[in-house]
Amino acid sequence: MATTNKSVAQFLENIATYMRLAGENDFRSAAFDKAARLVETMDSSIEQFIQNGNLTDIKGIGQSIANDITSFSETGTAPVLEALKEKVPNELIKWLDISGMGPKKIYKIHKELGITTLEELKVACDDGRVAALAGMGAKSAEKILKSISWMEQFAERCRLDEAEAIAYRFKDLLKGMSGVKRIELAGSFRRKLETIGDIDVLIAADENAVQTIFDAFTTHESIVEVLGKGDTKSSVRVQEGRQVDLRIVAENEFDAALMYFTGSKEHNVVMRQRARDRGMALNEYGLFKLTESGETNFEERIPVYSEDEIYKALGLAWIPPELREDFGEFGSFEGDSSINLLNESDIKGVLHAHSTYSDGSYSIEQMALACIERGYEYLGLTDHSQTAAYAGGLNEKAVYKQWKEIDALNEKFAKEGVSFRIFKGIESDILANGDLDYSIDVLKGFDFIIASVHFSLEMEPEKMLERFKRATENPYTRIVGHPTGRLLLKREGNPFDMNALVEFAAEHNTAIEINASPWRLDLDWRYGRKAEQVGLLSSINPDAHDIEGIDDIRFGVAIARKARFTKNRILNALRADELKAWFENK
Ligand code: DGT
Ligand code: CA
Ligand code: CA
Ligand code: ZN
Repeated sequence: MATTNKSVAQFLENIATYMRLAGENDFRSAAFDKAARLVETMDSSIEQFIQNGNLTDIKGIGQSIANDITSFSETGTAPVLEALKEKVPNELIKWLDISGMGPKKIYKIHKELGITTLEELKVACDDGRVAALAGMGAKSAEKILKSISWMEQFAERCRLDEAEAIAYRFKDLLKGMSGVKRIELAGSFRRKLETIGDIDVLIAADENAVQTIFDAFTTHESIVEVLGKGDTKSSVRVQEGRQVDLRIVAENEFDAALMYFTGSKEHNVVMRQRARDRGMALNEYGLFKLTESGETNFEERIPVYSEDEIYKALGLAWIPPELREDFGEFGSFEGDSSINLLNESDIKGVLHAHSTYSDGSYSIEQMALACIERGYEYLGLTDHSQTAAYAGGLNEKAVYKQWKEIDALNEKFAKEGVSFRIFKGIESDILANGDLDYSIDVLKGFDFIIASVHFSLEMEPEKMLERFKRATENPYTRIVGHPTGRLLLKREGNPFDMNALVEFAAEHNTAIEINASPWRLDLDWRYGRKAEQVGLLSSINPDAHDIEGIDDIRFGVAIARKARFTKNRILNALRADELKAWFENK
C-alpha cells in the first residue's frame, strides 16, 4: 500500500498518544503531534520525500522523526512505537474510547490510583477516588461514568462488516462437517440491519451428528466463553465480544425455523396473526392446523416446506429478508404482488472514491484498474475539496492537475480498447451557508459533484436542513453525500428532517447517495418508503479510500434493498453513457 500523508500523520499521532499514555515527557509527544499536523496539511506528497531521502528538508521534521517515518513506510511501524506498546497496558487503550478522556488524563488516573481496567475505573468513579484527584472533582467523575455507560451500550451491537467476518467464520467452519444438510445465517444479519446484536446460525443436520457439530462450534479458537449448551441450541461469546447462537433442527423443520429466526419479531407477529386468521398456527417448527379449541395441532402439519410455500399459504409472495421489519412489506407482497429489488449484479460502476490526491491510499490509475478487475464500467473519482484541508482537499491547481491526469488515463483506455472511463468528480464540502467549495468556473468543469457536509455537523436541525437544501438545488450538485453524517455506534447523525430533504432532492432532480461504508449506511433505509413515494434517485457509493473499500458496495446494495430501491432508481445501475447524460441534465 502506498504511504500517504494521512497514514503517516496517523502513525505520528499514534506515537504521541502512546507517549502520553506512558507518562513520557510532554515536549517529546508534542513534537510528534506537531509533525503529524505538518505532514497532514503540507501540499506535497510525503512519499516523494521518503523516496528521495530528504525528509529533513521539511521544516519541523528532525532526523529522529525522519527515521521513524522511513521505518513506517518500510515496515508499517517503528521501534519507538513498538517499545511504547510494550510499556502501555493493553487495558488502558480501551479507556481512549471513553469520550472526553484524553491520554494525559488516563495516565494520571492510572498512575495515581494504580488501576488499569475499565471495571476498576468505574469503581473509582463511584467511590470518590477519581473525584478526589487534583483537577478532577465530582462532576468529572460523573461524566466519565456516563461516557462509559454510553460506550458499553454501543458495545452491545456491532457494524455489519464486523458481524459478517464472525458469521462467515462459523459458516465456513461448520458447512462442510459431516451430517450438515443445510446451513444459513439468520437474525438481523440476514435482514441486513445496519447494526447487529448477536449472530444467529441455523443448521439442519442428522440427529447423530448434532453433538459433534456443537462440539466443533463451542471449541473454536476464537471463542472466549461458552454461554450455554443444550440439545438444540448453543451460545458462545467470541473474542470480538459478540455472542453467536447456533441452533440445529431436523431437515423438515428447517425452513419454518429459518423464517422464525430471521425475524424480525415484529414481522413474525404479523405472520402468526395471518396464520390464525386462516385457521392455522405458525411457529418455529412449521405450519399446523388449529384444533377446534384453537390450539396448535402438532399432529396436523400443513405440507409446506420452503419459505416460499409458507408465505404463499398465508396469502403472500415471498418477502426478501431485508424487508422483514413490518415496515410496509405486507402491503407490497399481498397476493402475487412484489418488488423487484436491486441486485449486486445491477451495479455497473463505482461513484464516490478517493485517491492519493486527497486522503485515499491509491493512485487514480490503481483505483481504476481495481474497478476494471471487478467488472465495473466506470469510476467516478471524488476526492475532497479545498476546505477539507485535514483530508488533503484539492485546491484549484490540484483540480486542474487531476483533470489532466484523468484525460490522459481515459485516452489510454480508449487507445488500448479498454471500455472503461473515469468521470471527473469531486466530493465538495457544503460550506456553512450551503455553498459549494469552488468558484463557478471550476465547478462547471467537473462531470459531476457529490456535495457533503464534513464540518459544523452539530448545527441546529432547521439550519442544517436549509444548508442541505441550498446545496441540493445548486445546479452543479448531482448527488448529496452521506446526509446524516452519522458514524454507526460512534457518532449520532444530525437529526434534521430527512423526509423533507428526500422530497426536496427528488423535486430538484438530485440524488441522495446510500453511502455503502459500513460505518455510515447513510441515507438510512427507514426513509426508503418516502423515497419510493417521491421517486428519489440514489447511488450506491462505496466512499472508497482504498481498493478494498470498493467492495463495501455489497453493504450499500443490502441497505438499498432494505430501502425498497429497484434498479431504475439507482444511478450507478446506468451504463456510462446514460449516466453521463443524466449528469448533464439539470
Ligand atoms: P439482534 O440480534 O438484536 O441484532 O436482532 P435479531 O433480530 O437477530 O434478534 P435475536 O437474535 O434476538 O432473535 C433472532 C430472531 O428470532 C428474531 O429476529 C425473531 C426470532 N425471535 C427471537 N425471540 C423471539 C420472540 O420472543 N418472539 C418472536 N416472535 N420471535 C423471536
Ligand atoms: Ca441476532
Ligand atoms: Ca440470537
Ligand atoms: Zn465524505
